[in-house]
Amino acid sequence: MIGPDITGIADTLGIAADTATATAQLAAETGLDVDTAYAVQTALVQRRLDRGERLVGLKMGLTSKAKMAQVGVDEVIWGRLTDAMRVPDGGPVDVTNFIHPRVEPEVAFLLDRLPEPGEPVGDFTGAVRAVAPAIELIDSRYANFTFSLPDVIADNTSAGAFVIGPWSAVPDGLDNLGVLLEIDGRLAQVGSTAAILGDPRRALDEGIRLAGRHGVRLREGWIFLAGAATAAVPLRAGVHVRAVVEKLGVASLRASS
Ligand code: OOG
Ligand code: MG
Repeated sequence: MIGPDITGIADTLGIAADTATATAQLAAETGLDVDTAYAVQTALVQRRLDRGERLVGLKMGLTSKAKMAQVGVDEVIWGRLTDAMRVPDGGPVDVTNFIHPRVEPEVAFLLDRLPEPGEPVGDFTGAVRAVAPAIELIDSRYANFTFSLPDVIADNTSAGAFVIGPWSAVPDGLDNLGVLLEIDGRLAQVGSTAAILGDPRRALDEGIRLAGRHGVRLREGWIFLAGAATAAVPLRAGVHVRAVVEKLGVASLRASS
């Protein structure tokens, strides 16, 4: 039997992203399983690299119960970040480049020398150079922001854009820091870094392990998004978004059109 058309599916998802036009879900129809879905993700991100973008890191998805419940998928997933997805802190994001963008508060790590896959990162010493508050803009390429596990993996885990706030040294204890998401100064979501697998450091262990299964090694200098601590909120043109993480500070963006 001929397997799923990996390049064809990646092209469909790539065109959906490039034209900001939703597509139907693809996994059930094309028989995508999780491993094949990661192969589609690789091909989808390769389209970006082919046009000159650079891989700058990894993002985790569905590392909190709030996120799992919001999208109805309960497995931890990972995706790739490129330089073109990065928006300067406070900077503008053109919402017309996206289908149905949402924003979520994140914790970002700046990676140092990483342990081998399978070796725990332990207390982080040596593995993480700095920590920052961050905002991820997610934008599923599927209609109604609805997908199965292989669908969302193939779609690079809905990665759209991201903002990194100021970096700081790793504080003592990252496992119970308050997290707020504000839209135009109004509280939209509230949570704690404890929601991220109990401690965002576990997200790094999981990232090393899960990406390692697909032959991807995290690199020194890469950015790592640990996954949102709260549900995501729709992003509308004209608003100002702030993600506040206790001890780490603020990351922000402006939504233009
Ligand atoms: C999938 C991506 C999830 C996170 O932080 O949990 C994610 C989605 O919600 O569309 O980025
Ligand atoms: Mg996220």
